[in-house]
Amino acid sequence: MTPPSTQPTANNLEAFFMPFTANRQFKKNPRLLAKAKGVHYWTPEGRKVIDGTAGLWCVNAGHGREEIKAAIMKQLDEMDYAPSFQMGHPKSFELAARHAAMLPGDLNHAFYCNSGSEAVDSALKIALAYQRARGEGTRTRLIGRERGYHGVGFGGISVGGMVNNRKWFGAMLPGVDHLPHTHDLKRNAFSRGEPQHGVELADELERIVGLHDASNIAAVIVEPCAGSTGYLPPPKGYLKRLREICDKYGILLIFDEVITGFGRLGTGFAAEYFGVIPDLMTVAKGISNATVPMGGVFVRKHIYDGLMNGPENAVELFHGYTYSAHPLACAAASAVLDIYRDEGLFQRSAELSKYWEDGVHSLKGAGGVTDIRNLGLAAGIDLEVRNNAPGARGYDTFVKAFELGLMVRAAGDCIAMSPPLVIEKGQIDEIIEITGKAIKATA
Ligand code: PXG
Repeated sequence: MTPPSTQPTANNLEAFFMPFTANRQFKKNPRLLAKAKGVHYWTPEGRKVIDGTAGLWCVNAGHGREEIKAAIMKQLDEMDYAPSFQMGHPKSFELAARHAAMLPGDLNHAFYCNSGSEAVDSALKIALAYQRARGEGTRTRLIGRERGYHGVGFGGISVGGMVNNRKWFGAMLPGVDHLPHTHDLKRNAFSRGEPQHGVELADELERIVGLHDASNIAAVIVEPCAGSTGYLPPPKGYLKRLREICDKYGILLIFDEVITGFGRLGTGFAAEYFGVIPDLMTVAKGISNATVPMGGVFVRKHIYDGLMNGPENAVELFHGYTYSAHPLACAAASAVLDIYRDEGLFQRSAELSKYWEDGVHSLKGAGGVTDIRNLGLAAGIDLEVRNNAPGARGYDTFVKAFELGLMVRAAGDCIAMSPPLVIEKGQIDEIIEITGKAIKATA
């Protein structure tokens, strides 16, 4: 059939099978967003909602940026699409060079894709291919972490540690182990910034090495700060310790910086914030300010060089996407870098983070709050689980906040917040005030 010219169904919300959504509940009582500018959304009825989550942790430079729009339109005028398999276009090389120049250490090559999920699966595949290329082909095991979120590809859910994202989908990848998560309420509740206790949890990697032998382990992947599970900054010294153990055993370290990359912690990347350089880094979200879907894997020199062997006419990595380094995404990502630089947004994020920390921790007494965590311009607030109904209070708080004019995320009974980096202090006050009201209303 040709596309119909009129709406084919009476209920025009029905056809869209919404992702990560209670479809039936939503369609009975929808929350629609129709317009966005700066740090605000507007509903179709014109109600203004402050964006406490930068979309889904991705609109770091704020909504409706004219510079990005102009760059995308210019690119669309010049060339809509070009393949990146055995062909190239200038914007992709320019963008990779710019990313390489701003990355810490010798993370100096960029592989592009279209989402965080693709970035994670790409990184896992690059790690396996690299181990094989250097003659360590027995290193096939991948290590993730409980409560980790690495997107929704089969690789990502296999190394990920969120049970609902895993339990429906069969056996997933074989040969995966998990480190324990780092959320320790007994010792670290209401920590400001990095929690004091838990560096020893990194030593669990030694236990896994003892079980399988290092010669069978390819890579470890962790989020520097776990995001989707309700924002868990790492214990002091934890990432350094992981790096040391990986070095000792020839295991690659992958940081999933889909959330922490591009300014969330007040630095370009969490790798800089923690002074720990991973072998591979995955990014998405803030890379293009979410205007055009884009993801990437940044790799260190030894990884790239290690794969550049064999005859020169041979493809070195049998992996890539039709839309890898899409011209519109590259144009957007380059314009975003200009904004980050010209407006000093990483610095701004660093400067606001103390104000943000004080704000979110002021919610301790709001009613049934069991923990508050923060680092950079993000925070997680745990709420008491309501009588045997996990997630109910989190959902109600999220809906209440939306009614009161604020968008937050509910991860079970945790409220997660991560405003655009262009947020003003007065707007932070507003976010805190509404969050407090929503928490009180559902206590
Ligand atoms: N890695 C990490 C660390 C992420 O946070 C992905 C990979 C996957 O990215 P894509 O682009 O494939 O979605 C993510 C995504 C939430 C939330 O509510 C978080 C994400 C996505 C949607 C919602 O916290 N993170």
